[in-house]
Parts: sequence; structure tokens; C-alpha cells
Amino acid sequence: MSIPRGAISAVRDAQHVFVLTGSGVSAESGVPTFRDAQSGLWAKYDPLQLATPDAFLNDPALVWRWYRWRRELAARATPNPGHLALVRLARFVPQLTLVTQNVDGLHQKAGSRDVVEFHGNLFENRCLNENVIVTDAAECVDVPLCPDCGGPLRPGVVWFGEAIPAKPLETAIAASSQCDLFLSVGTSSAVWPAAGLADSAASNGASIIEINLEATPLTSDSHYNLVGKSGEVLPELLDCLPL
Ligand code: BV8
Repeated sequence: MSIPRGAISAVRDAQHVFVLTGSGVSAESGVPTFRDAQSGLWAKYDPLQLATPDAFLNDPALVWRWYRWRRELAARATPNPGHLALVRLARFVPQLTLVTQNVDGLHQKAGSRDVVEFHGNLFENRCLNENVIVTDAAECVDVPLCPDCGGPLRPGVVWFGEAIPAKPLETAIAASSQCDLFLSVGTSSAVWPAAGLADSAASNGASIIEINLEATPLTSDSHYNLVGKSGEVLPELLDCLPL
């Protein structure tokens, strides 16, 4: 695609870029997005129903099977050119805050630093009772148990209906109000409160650039809509900068 000159200038001149990524940035790494039809055994399940406290309390073994399936997919995945372009971008701009809704760890695998995991991390285990990260649990059971209290462990992600952890939330809110460019990449802008971060940036005068395959609720508020695969558009955008 040919990237509008205004979008190139906005990135070139930005002092603080806020990047918000969604599952679309990992799609070209083979990690299905949330709205992709789930495959195989999981085809009959709705992720929005499985990623909830009720689903876990109702059938923890089923939810653990789903997360183990996703962990295997993510563990096999490698960062794509979109992830790598964001690493390059962080070296080019004076300040970059990368907030991801993804839990797959691919930004870190690509070399991004200080990644703000807004919805937690797929590979972490947390004690359901004590709400602490647990690293030494036996994994070879349907529902791993906390070695300290014996209660069930859960994946270290934020489920629907759960609050975003304080630190990532504070970091993201502060950065969204200070940035001068907000770059939305591969997200349907449908999940809150992540979807509200762009509004915060815009209300503080930031330019909005959206990279997506389709229109989203953010599209009409964006100054530039780069329609295409993030694994292609982001490297092309970086190649237009005087690196
Ligand atoms: C909360 C971890 C309250 C788990 C996830 C208003 C305000 C606040 C809350 C709400 C609200 N309205 C509704 C809510 C409730 C809810 C919500 O937003 N529901 C939605 C469905 C309407 N929000 C919550 O429950 C949040 N919690 O508000 O708590 C509270 C407050 C205090 C005290 C107690 C409670 C928590 C939300 C977090 C949920 N957890 N993930 C897990 O992974 O298992 S969210 C999960 O879904 C993903 O992490 C991801 O963030 C999200 C899906 O969004 P996307 O990433 O955008 O992915 P999606 O598939 O939707 O879209 C992919 C996009 O990529 C598409 O647009 C596609 O076109 C594009 N694409 C595809 N390929 C490419 C591409 N683009 C570029 N290149 C490509 N190659």
C-alpha cells in the first residue's frame, strides 16, 4: 500500500508514540485472533464465554485444556515482521509506550522492552485464592494446585468481568494522555477499557493512526487508516522513515 505522507510525517515527528496492539498483530504468526473461528475441539466454544471467572468455576479442567492449547500455539509461534517493526520504531522515536491486549508474549520474544500487558500473560499461573504468581506448580494434572494453599491455579490473564491490574492500567492511562501519536494495530477496538485509550489520546490532541484489515469503531476517529496486514504495513511505514 502507499502510505499517506501525513502518516509518515506524524510518525517521523512524534515525540511520544503510544502503540496499542490486539490479536491482529499476532495473526501472521499463526496465533488465531479472538474473533477467528476457533479450530478443532474448540470450534464449538465462544472465547468470550470461556475467558470468564464463571467458566473457570464451572469447569476449571475445560478452561485449563483451552489455555494449554493456546499456550502450545503461542509457544510455537515466532514474531512476525509487524512485531519486529515495532522494535525498530522504539529505537527511532524519543519515547514509545507499547500496550498490548495480547497475552501471547510475542512482543517480548521479538525484543520489545517494557511491554505493558493490559490483559496479563498466557504463560503465567496465579493462585485463585491468594492472587499471586506461582512458578513451582506441578503441571501434569488437569487443574494445577497452589503448592502454598492447595487451591486451584488459574492462568495469569484478565478475564471478562475482571478489572485490569492497577499497574498496567495506570501506565496505559498516563501514557495515553501524554502521547502525541496513538498507533492502533490489529485490534477490533471492541474490548473495554482498552478501547477507551484512543479516546484519551485524542482528547489530549494526539494524532490517531489505525492499522487494520477492516473498519472498527476507531476508524471514523482516526486521522489515518492504513488498511492491510500489520506484518506488511508496519515494515513499510518504518522503511519510509529516515532511520
Ligand atoms: C472490565 C485475556 C470491569 C483473556 C481478554 C465498558 C467499560 C468497561 C468494561 C466493559 C465496557 N463494555 C463492556 C465491558 C465488559 C468487557 C468488554 O469489553 N466486553 C466486550 C466484549 C464488549 N470488558 C471487560 O470485561 C474488561 N474488564 O471491564 O472489568 C471491572 C472494573 C472494576 C472491577 C471489576 C470489574 C476485561 C477485558 C479483558 C478480557 N480479556 N484477554 C484471554 O486471552 O483468554 S480480551 C481478549 O479479547 C483479547 O485479549 C483481546 O484483547 C480481545 C479481542 O480483541 P482484539 O485483540 O481486538 O482481537 P479481535 O479478535 O477482537 O480483533 C482482531 C482485529 O485484528 C480485527 O479487527 C481484525 O480485522 C484485525 N486483524 C486480523 N488480522 C490482522 C488484523 N489487523 C492487521 N493485520 C492483520 N494481519
